Amino acid sequence: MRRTTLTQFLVEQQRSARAIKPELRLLIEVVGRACKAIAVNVGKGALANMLGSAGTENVQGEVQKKLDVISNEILMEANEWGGHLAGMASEEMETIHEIPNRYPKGEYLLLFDPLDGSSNIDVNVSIGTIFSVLKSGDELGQVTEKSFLLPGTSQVAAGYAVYGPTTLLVLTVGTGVYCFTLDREMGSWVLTQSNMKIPHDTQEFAINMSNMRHWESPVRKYVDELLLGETGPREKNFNMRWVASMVADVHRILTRGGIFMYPRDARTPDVPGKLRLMYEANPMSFIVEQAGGAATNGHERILEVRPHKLHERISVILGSKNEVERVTSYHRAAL
Ligand code: P6P
Repeated sequence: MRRTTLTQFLVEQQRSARAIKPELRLLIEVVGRACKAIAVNVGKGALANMLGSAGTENVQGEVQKKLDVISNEILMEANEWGGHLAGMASEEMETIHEIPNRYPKGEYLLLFDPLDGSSNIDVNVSIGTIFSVLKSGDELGQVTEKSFLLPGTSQVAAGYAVYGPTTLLVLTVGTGVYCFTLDREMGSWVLTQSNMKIPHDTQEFAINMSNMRHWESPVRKYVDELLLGETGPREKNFNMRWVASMVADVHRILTRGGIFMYPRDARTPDVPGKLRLMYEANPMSFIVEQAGGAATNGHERILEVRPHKLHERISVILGSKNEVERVTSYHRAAL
């Protein structure tokens, strides 16, 4: 059976669904090619001295792994010459990256976490790339950091790659969620799942339980009920998973349902969570909502949060709609 490739899918989204413009199609193809190059480097691991620390820190004050730096460079080099971008922003870079004057500029803004789940690199657990695409409202080429501070509802595309047993690219351009598997022999992304949907109910939750004593009461109440299983108010048993790679946890939820939580906690009372809004929470929330799930920060839709800083953090509760709504209702009741 002839499979649909990413290129063919994007041409059809441009031609029949009128969902994307040619420049956005080019952008997504370029990001797809960059993720293939990242997958090659991730796959080499120790064979090419790719593991371990780069000996530097990123803007978050986190030690950068060699693959963090390499992945960031791959995405930057792949995207700066094509003429489709007005600028880029990355978890690994303090400020935005404007397109050099020697290249043409486009109307899109690309934001990314080049390699999410870095603590899993050296132990060979799935990691990934997360990206978000916004349309710049500014004159071509005049972008500033402020140009990027748009709510998640402004996204025109979002996606992630998972570097795991298979290499996957999951994408939305606002017409549902599609999954492509890398055919390593042909080097092409092949459509393997269309219109992915997250069940509204689930029996599986994902949270880092070691932080339990630091959680706010609504999260504590919710998780306590899950742990009581069929003996408690939920009257059913729950299973737990925590990969500590957001892409892997979110992909599991897209595939079979579940709820993912990284709530704010007492360790950093003045910081609203660990995950970053612009290039982790927003793209994942766009994808989850496109798949019929929900995503809040405990109080409001993540996609409606107005950003104030490029690297700002946010509490994340996303996945199966009925569970996310329950946790959110516990937060509202606690006000
Ligand atoms: P913890 C990876 O570092 C990450 O940003 C997400 O991918 C993941 O969900 C989370 O942090 C894991 O955090 O505190 O459990 O190591």
